[in-house]
Amino acid sequence: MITLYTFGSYFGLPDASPFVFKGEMLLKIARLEYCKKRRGLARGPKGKLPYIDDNGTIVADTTLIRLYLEQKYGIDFDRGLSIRDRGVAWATEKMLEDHLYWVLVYWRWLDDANFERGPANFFKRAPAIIRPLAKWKIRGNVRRTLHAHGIGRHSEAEMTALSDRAFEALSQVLGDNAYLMGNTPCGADATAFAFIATALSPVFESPARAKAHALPNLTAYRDRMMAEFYPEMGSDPSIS
Ligand SMILES: N[C@@H](CCC(=O)N[C@@H](CS)C(=O)NCC(=O)O)C(=O)O
Repeated sequence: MITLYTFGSYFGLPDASPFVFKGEMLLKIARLEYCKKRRGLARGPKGKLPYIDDNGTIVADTTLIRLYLEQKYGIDFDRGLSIRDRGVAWATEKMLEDHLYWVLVYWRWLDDANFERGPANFFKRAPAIIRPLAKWKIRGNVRRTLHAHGIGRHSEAEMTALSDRAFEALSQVLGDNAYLMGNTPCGADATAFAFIATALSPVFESPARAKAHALPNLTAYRDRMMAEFYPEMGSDPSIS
């Protein structure tokens, strides 16, 4: 049995992290049996979540998890796609993970109101005396990471121009398909669904959320995918 290490469900989403959400979607799309465990971050080999433990084989990072599942279980997540569509799917996924993601991190962690409604809740178990310092330190780390990535050097207006374009590109690739690349889910649906649903969480107000919300094929896709893969969350009024 595969164990997926997670943060847990927050903000009306299956997981606080879009990458953990993606990792779970890969397992669901592959129809593999799995269980979820929380509090594995400290033991994670790369200091991040998710990672999986497949009967003693530890694999960290969702893209490496995908490659592992493909190899170990003989799965082709992109079966049925043309060579060109495989390329488009992979490039779209990486635009979301390595570009758009950082704009979402900015709004979630560095906007004061969003931080208080969202990540501040992660610190509730910290002793009250050190809580402000812990929050300040982690937000400082996030700021430095965004600066090192490069996105954090942009103004909010510049970041918004970039995230608007990313959502438009995603909407253009999806078109009126049922799934990202056609009539069946492919590997990149795990990422597309996780990132669209994360961006649309009503807990976080931002120009990025407003843009995603203004693209009807993205919201309809989120709703369809939620109903299909997380029916237990489908009626959650906080997901709107
Ligand atoms: N490339 C990684 C990214 C994973 C990642 O960034 N996880 C974040 C949460 S969204 C994390 O665990 N952060 C904890 C930390 O940096 O301390 C993947 O695809 O799994």
